[in-house]
Amino acid sequence: MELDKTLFIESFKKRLSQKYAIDVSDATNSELYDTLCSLVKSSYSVSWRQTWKDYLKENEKQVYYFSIEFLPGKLLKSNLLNMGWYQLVIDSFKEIGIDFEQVAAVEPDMALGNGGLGRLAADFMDSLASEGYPVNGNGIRYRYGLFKQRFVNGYQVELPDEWLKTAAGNAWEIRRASKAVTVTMGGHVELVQKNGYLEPIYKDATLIKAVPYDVGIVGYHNQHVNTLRLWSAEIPEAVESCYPTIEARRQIEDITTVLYPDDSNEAGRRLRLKQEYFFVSAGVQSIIRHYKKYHETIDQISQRVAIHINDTHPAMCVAEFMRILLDEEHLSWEKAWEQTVKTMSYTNHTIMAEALETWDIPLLNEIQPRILQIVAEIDHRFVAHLAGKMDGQLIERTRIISGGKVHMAHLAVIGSHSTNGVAQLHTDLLKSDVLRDFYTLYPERFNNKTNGIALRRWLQLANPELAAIIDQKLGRNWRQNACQLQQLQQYNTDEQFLKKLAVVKLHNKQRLAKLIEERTGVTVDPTAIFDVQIKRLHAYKRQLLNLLRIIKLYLDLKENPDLAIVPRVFIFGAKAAPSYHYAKSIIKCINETAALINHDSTIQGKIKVIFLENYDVSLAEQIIPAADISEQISTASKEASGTSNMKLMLNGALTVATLDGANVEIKEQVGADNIFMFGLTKQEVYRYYQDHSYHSLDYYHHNLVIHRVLDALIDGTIPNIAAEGHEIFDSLTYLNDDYFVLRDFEDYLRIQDQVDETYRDQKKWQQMSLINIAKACHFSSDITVKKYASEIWQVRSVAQKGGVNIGYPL
Ligand code: GL7
Repeated sequence: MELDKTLFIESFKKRLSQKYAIDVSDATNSELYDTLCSLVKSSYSVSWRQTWKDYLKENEKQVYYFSIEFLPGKLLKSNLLNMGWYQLVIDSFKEIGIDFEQVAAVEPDMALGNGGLGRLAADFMDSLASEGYPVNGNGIRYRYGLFKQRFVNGYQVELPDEWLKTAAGNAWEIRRASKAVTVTMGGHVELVQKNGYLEPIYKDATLIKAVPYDVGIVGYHNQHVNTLRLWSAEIPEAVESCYPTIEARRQIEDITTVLYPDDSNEAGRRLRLKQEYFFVSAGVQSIIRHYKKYHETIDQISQRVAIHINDTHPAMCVAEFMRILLDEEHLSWEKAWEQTVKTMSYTNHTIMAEALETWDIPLLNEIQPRILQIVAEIDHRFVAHLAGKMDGQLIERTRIISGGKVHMAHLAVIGSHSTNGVAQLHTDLLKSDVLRDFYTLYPERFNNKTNGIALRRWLQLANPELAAIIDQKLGRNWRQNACQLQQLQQYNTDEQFLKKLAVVKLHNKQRLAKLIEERTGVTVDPTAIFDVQIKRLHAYKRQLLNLLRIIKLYLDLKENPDLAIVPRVFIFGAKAAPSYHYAKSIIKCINETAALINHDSTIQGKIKVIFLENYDVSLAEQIIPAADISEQISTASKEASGTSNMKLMLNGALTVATLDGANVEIKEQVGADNIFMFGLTKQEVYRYYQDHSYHSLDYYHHNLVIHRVLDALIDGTIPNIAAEGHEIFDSLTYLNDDYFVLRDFEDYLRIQDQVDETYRDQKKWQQMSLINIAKACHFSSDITVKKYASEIWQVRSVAQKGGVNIGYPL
């Protein structure tokens, strides 16, 4: 039966009455939301079950994507879009007097990730289902997501994200108690001979019940639904009595309570290691249990199972897989190792030294002694295998255990058949620098997979007006097949279309201006350039470079209020890790600068500075369509890829960029004339590291502009930053400016003047914007995941694109 408005409305009212015994007119938005989700879920569940059955029937190879973070944001709209229900629901709700947007707003953001890495995992999940690949996610069901950010007197304050306690809770999950597994941690282990095998005997170990919560990941118009499995730690019923005190129980439940809020630089904490082993062990156990249900022997498991290690956090997959093949399945070491390496693949997401995880040996021994034994044996065999064949120092540098620590990236590379970086420049750096020795050992294992983004969420959902005018030109096929967006280029001289682009942008800016006014009380002019920098607050991302330019502009305007600049609204969104003092100081300085500038009428509103609180996926969806300028200004070599650069170009923003991460590939796609490049290259940065010839203090002393701007940080020009201003001043001068902010400052000013000049020629601007939209299709995550599937995992697509939309009788 075809789903139409009448049927939908009838089913919706019936479900509302069954669930809550009320009519539409009496229902709260939460009740309406819950009812809608329940309908959506019961409809896609038919396909979900079928997807599983098809996998089994065809004996498909399945991939499991292990990630300690998934950052999906809200799922309602994306599920509706992918099911082909979106417009139908909006129209039906209108007919019965419900405001769809208000209902959708009830959903809490599922913020089980910090930033780029977690969001990438969520975009991949969407693309993998939409391309019909048999790939399931495996992660942690944190009770508290990433903290909520508030500003109090300009300082960041963190509040807990109690997303599961909101009225809406998590409508999408299904608790599958019957699929729980037991994870063993702590205690001691002894190996005893039994029936010709070495059997581990655990003493004083803690048993933890791992309960999976499954979330359906609905593919776009293809009846295909994959699973994101998130694990929660509980106390096993059988040993309830062993945990008589609240404190003892809490120790178990704490494992999945909070997401660590540090992105990139993780402090080596015991609980974090427990989290890592917990979701690795639960996931690997459940994969092997499932596999064994349908296969007699396990010695060819790599033909039917692939495990992806997303950054080093799940690197213990290597050892856990070995543990089960050895201790439970009694394979020989050689056979187990061969299967493990064939099964595992690994993505590196950063070259920041502090983010390359290491764990102290005693700590790993305390968390899981058997895993340490296995890691030590892998290390021992690695060294023995290379001894005499390779330079001894290289062996020392690459071994897994050295200096009293376990090097997780080494475990991941040695234990996998594939290691990839996330943009060409990043992969090149892995080969030439960070993982160079491994590249010498295993050149064939290294490959690049440049990141991508889900065009469905970042264009169709976030910018429906833009999607609609694209439909008018290209028809709707581009929604299935991203590459078709390229055809937009041919309208480069179509003045009418260019004007339409400008109108859409203006509407999006008006909407954002309204939101800014509601949230901050500051009025901004939608015809000004909306200059956007949205990402985590990190020294290497150089929000500070942006801030210094803002201060310069302000000083210039104070001196000459008639200065002819194009009015700009500088928009920031950024959370800082709670323990990252320097980043928090930058937030304070931006906020105080904003307060000063926004309330100074002498500059006639020519510039405004807006720092929106609590940057998250939902806020990104509102900012990105309204951006004119995308700030991608990290120190060359430091940003592995970046993905907001892709989302912003897709929405027609022009990029101001250094030659870093995926910016390099964006430039290759759009051409040097359609992007604003500046700053040091990776080679120049590395040369400075080698010859130590950078002296930032000289820039302060010899460059009058820099002198004046830096002084403003410490001389009271910007109020209320006595401590923070000095801290930043010192970092840029006496502490020699780690990220070359002063070195790149002049070039940054130059390129920003060019931005102003270009903006004055609106036709040219719209043409550049159009090229950016058209070329963004190269960064569709649909394309990226196809490369993972064929080049790393060797799995095929099992769904037909463009199948009937999901619309079962309800
Ligand atoms: C990151 C990189 O910093 C970022 O450049 C990249 O786009 C992202 C996804 O590959 O991964 N690495 C990392 O540790 N975090 C990132 O966002 C937190």
